[in-house]
Amino acid sequence: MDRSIVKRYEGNPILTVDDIPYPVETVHNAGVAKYNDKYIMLFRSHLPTGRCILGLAESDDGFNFKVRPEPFMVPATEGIFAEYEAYGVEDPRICYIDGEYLITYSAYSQHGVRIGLAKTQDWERVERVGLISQADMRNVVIFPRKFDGRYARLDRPHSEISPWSIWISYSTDLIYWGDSRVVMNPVKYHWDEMKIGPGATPIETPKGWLHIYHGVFPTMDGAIYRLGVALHDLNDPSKVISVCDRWILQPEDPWEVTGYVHNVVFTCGAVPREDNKEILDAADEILVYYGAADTVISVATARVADLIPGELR
Ligand code: BMA
Repeated sequence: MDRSIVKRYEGNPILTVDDIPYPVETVHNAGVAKYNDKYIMLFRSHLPTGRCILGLAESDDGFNFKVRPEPFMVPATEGIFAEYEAYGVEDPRICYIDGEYLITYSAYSQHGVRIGLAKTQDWERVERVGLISQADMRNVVIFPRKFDGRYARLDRPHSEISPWSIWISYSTDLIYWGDSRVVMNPVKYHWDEMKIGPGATPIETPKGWLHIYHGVFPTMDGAIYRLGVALHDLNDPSKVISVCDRWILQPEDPWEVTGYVHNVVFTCGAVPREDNKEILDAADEILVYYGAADTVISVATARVADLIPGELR
């Protein structure tokens, strides 16, 4: 019996350094969105210096991507952004809301890691909007809908005291965020006991918001990054309705097990396969994009009905 909820594409990996027309060492963690019947993929690459930039690839079918000749975002050289992006830009997520694509990304510098917000309407011009967290924050996904007039995001502050957990914060203007609280914690001696973090931008289904996140388990051989899935209430995303007890994807393919960082599957983006549907049905499919071993990009498909977790673990 095939127990896998998530089915890997047989043509994986779908993007490697050989596809990139400029010198980079890796191609991985990518935000993905649909734009004019095309799939847009904004992916992270390590430069030979070890610092990161973001490249852009486009596809008609979600599996075969062509990379643009130039990177899409490199560390800013002016203004406030220059100081806080000096060590690189990483792990972008894309949220389409109010006719614009919002990009949240990790901005690294001597001051730590914080979250930058940029936006684009046409994937040609990109405008930086603000630095929307202090250090140490990563993995920000904005919900593609407002709740009582407020934007909502899942985020992951750093903590030395508690295991790193998923929080929610709200904003009326995308710049100032607050009303923050914890929504999900790692579970002790479970596949995600070390830390969890938001993954793909949440997807609306009739049962709730599907959120594919990552969880980390420490072993004698280093950390293992896997993917899990949680369901958030449609009208109150701070309420987690259910969480799948098991992981839905773990490193298994050779390029997931070995690479720049071993044993990593890490998602920043998942999109519905069907076009132009605001809310998905149970039978619809989702394409889950993930970085493998921080080195290449793979994709897998999953049915909405199979992803919806049955109970709160
Ligand atoms: C996390 C992030 C991810 C990365 C993962 C595995 O902390 O830095 O970008 O994929 O580690 O190295």
